[in-house]
Amino acid sequence: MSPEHDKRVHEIRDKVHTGTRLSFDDGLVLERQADLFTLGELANLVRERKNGNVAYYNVNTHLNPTNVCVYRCQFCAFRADLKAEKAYVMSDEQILNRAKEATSRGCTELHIVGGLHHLLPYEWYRDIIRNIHAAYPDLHLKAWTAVEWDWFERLTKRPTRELLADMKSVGLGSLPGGGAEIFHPDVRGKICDYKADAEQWLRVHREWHEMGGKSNATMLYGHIETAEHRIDHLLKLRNLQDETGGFQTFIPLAFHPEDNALGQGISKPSGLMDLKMMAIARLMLDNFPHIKAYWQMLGVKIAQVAQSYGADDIDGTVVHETIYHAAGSDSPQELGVADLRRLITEAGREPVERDTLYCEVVRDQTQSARWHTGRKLALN
Ligand code: V47
Ligand code: SF4
Repeated sequence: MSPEHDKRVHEIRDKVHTGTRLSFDDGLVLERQADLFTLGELANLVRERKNGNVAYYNVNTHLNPTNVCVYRCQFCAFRADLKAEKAYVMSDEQILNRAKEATSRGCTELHIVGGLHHLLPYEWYRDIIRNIHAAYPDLHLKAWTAVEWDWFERLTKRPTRELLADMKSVGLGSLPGGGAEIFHPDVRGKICDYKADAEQWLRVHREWHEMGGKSNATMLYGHIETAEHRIDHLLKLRNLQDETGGFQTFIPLAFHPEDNALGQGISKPSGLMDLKMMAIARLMLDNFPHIKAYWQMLGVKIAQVAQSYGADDIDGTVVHETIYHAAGSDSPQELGVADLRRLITEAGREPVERDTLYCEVVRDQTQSARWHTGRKLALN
C-alpha cells in the first residue's frame, strides 16, 4: 500500500473510532484499499458498540405463494412464465397449511414473497394476509417486497399508501427487504429492467415508515456492479434511514449464478468478498441498528464468521426456501434452533431469539410456549 493509501485508511480508522460518518469516498477507499483484517476490526467495533456481544436469530418459515412472474429479472432462477411446466400457484388450503405448520413448529414469523402473477388481482395477495392473520394472529406476517407493492399500485391504480394501510388493517406486520438489487440505473436497467426503480422502491419504504411500520433492506452484490454502485446503494439507504428511522436490518445478498441468464460466465462471490461486503455495510450504514448474515445465502460457515465482521444477526430456521436454492445454493433447507444457537455460541457470541421487531423471545423448556419480554435489545 502506498503511503497516501495508508493515510486514507488511517483517517477512516479515526473516523470510526470517533463515530464520525463515512463519506462516499471513504466507502470507495474501504472497497479498494482496506485489507480484510482492518475492515473486520473496524466493523466489529461498530457492531459491538450497537449490539454488544449479542447475535440474534429467529424462528421463521418462508412462503412463496406463486412463482409466476410478469418480470424477467436476469438473476432470477425462481420465476416461471404463466404456462411453464414449473409454474405454480398455491391454493388457499396449501397456504393455510403452511401457516399451520409454521405455528406448530413454534415460528414467530412467516416471510411471504413471490412472483407478480399476470392474472391474479391485488385481492388475492391481500386475502393471503387476511386469511393467515385471521387463523393464526400470533404469527408476524413480513410480506411483499417494494417491487410487489409497486405492482399492486399498477394493478389497482390506487396509491401504495392506501394499499399499505389496507393490508395493515387485515394483518400485515412488516415489509421484507427484497427487490432492492442495485439501485443505480446503469445496473438496474441491465439486470431487472421494468420493475420498480430505486425511487419507487425507496418511496414504498418511506410511506410504510411514515405509517409507523418497520422494514428491511437488501443489496444484491457480486455480479456486474462496481464498487461505486454498491456505495451509492448503501448511501441511498442511509439517507432514507436518516429521514424515517424505519429500517431495522440490512441484508447483503451474494449473487448465486446458477440457472439464470446473468450468471453466465460469473462465479459466485468468494468468502472474502462476502466478509468485505458485510463489514463495509456495517461501517457505511451507521444508522441501521442491525446487519444480517443470511445463512441460507452465504452458507453456514461464512454466516458464522460474519458475526465478527459486522453482522449481529443470522436470520432464522427458514424452511421452504426456494429463491436461492433455485439459483444453486447448497445450504441446508433448514437449521434447527439448537444448530443456530451452537453456531452463534461457537462464534463467541450470546445467542438471543428475537421476534421480527427485535424484541427478545423467551421460551419454556419444552420450547412450545413463548413470551415476548418486550425488551428491545439494540443499544442504539
Ligand atoms: O430481491 C434472487 C435475491 C431477494 C437471486 O427482509 C438472488 O429479512 C442471489 O430479499 N442470487 C429476495 N440472490 C430475498 C430477500 C430476503 C432474504 C432474507 C431475508 C430478508 C428480510 C429478505 O433474493 C431478491 C433478490 O435480490 N435473489 N435471485 C440469485 N440468483
Ligand atoms: Fe419476478 Fe422477483 Fe424473480 Fe424479478 S426477482 S423475476 S420480480 S420473482
